[in-house]
Amino acid sequence: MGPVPGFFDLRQLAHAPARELHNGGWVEYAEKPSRAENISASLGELSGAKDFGLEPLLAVHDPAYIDFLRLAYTDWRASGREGDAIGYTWPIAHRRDLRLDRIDARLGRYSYDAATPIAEGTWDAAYWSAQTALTALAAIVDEGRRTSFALCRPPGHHAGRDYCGGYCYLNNAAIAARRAQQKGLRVAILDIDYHHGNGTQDIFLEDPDLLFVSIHADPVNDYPFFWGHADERGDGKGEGKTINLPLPRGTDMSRYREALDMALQAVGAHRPDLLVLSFGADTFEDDPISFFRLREGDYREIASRIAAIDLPTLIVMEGGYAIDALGANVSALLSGFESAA
Ligand code: OKP
Ligand code: ZN
Repeated sequence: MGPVPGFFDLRQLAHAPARELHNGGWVEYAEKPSRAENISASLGELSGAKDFGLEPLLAVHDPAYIDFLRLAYTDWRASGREGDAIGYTWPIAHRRDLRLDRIDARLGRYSYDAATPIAEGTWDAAYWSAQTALTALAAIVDEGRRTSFALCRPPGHHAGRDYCGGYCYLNNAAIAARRAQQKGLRVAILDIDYHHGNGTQDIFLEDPDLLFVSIHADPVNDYPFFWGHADERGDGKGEGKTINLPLPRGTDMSRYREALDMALQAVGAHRPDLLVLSFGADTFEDDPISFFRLREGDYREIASRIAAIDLPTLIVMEGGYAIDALGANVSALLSGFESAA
């Protein structure tokens, strides 16, 4: 097939929170700018992002949430706070949908965890991460490429219509998928990050035209806990168009392969015009926050199996925290697409 074109914008590096709350203590933020630098160094030539503006973001996200993201850091500092904006109270216990001005109330209203601080460069980086996904989509729908790679960072699959969480602010894969739908394409999203893509699932939960399939660590034990269980199958007209395939910690390629083949069968049966692949390399055996046992060479096989169902495929980067191995793992994945017939 030839090399997969890759896209990345240096403005995505502006997001650099200092720390996150992890198991009861402050730790260094795992979703570091150097993740993208390692991938970009290993891939070589990447193209920058075009600017598609706010409209495709607003086709997925609540305008009030977008305003919150743009202003949160400034408001935090204006309230006399130090460091990065982070919430401490969440209206999860069925509170009214109050639209309050206080920064702490807004952090609670528009986020669901303490792993997702808003730093000085967060809005800019998230904006350009989404534009990178849209630019990689354009390479397929406007320029006729078969496969393209969006080096998105910050990642997106935990972000919902009106919330951030899990290092995610704007849902890059959902934004690209919705834009493809608006261009008349039938879309499937396959999410193979270690963590369940709860934001993507929520966004398309009632959509009968988009199939969302996710292979991830069983949320009984792993983040995000409250989504991704096998009995979540879509709501209303979308029933049956969400498929969750949770796997136990310790899963290696032999078990992963079975789930992948099930997922790909469902993708094929949906008859999409476009596949959006939410790719996380945190299924890697040495990932510091995850517990599957995939190896570098497994990513090449995963890609070959995906390429065999023969769909135009937009690859969107999600997680992966074994930073020194990230570039090699992403290269292995792309090589599986490049060597496909
Ligand atoms: C983002 B992506 C908490 C550990 C989990 C958030 C994980 C977000 C993963 N003790 N923190 O899906 O790779
Ligand atoms: Zn992940």
